[in-house]
Amino acid sequence: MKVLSGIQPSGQLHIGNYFGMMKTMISNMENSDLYVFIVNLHALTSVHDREKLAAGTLEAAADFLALGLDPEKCTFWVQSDVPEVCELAWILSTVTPMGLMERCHSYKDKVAKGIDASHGLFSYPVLMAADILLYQADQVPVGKDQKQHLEVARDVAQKFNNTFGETFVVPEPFISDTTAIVPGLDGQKMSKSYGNTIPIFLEGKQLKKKVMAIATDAIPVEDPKDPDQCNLFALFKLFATPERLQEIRNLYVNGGAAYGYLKLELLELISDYYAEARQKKAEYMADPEMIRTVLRKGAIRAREKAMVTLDLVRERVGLKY
Ligand code: AQP
Repeated sequence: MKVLSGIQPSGQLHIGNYFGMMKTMISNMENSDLYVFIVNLHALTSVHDREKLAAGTLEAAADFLALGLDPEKCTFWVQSDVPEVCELAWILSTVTPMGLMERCHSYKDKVAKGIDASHGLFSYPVLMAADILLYQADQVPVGKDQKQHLEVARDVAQKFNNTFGETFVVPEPFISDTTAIVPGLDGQKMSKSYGNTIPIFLEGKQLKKKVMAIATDAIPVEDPKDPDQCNLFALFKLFATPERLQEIRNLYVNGGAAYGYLKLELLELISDYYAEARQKKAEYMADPEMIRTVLRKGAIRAREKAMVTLDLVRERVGLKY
């Protein structure tokens, strides 16, 4: 089975990215034909700073490698190194109904948060469909925020197949129930562009500042609380052992959950969870040329696959004459 997913280098990768997508991708390494890529063309919809985008691309790659992605066991590349995706995106855009695009809430949410309403931001889902269909992916692990974009990719694939004949695999999303939406510090979806993240590789005082800023209610310590309505508890679910999670749940239900102490415990759990990866990341960051070599090799492999699909698409639509 071909499993594919990408990540934007639009800021420091955070624990929402990790539990929503990266962890699942890394765990798929042994049992699937895995495609992982850094979607820098997508990030251009929100990052207009050359140095930030270039450095963020290398850093996102270092993050994935440090967290355990083995480039020998998957195809790992940077989106813009396979320019065929842009041609496919254009071709797909010609069969994408406007109504389908106008229904996409991610565009509206981002504009409401102050991101410029560019054409690129609006047509983001078409480029994403091209990313997926170009490699004929069967399954796409994503967080719940990307579910609608996956539906666009499916609709576009079906529309193309109906119009021009069977060409694309229609991809299935994979969304884990437990990590579908990791909440940010303010309780909204954790998101780079919302400024509410806990970056994966933060440490020391900076990490403490973030964890202590997790929004909680003002119910007195000794009063019962509903753990399932609590942002802090949602984060514990990602890091605590089942036994400790049950103990903490009991504190909420019976009274005695002191947020300050719980935050310090969560801080330690997060810090320990990524300790080994943090060390590996420092090693990768010290050798950017090695990261570039890994990505270049991955792009060669990805491009071979991409060209097979694009050749078929060109033939199907009449671009070969
Ligand atoms: N809070 C989240 N919970 C679960 N999954 C999440 N993902 C992102 N945030 C959460 C998943 O991470 C993958 C990569 O995301 P992305 O960086 O490509 O784009 P995004 O979904 O738009 O992530 P951000 O952080 O919100 O980025 P910005 O703010 O730049 O747009 C995706 O599978 C996503 O579902």
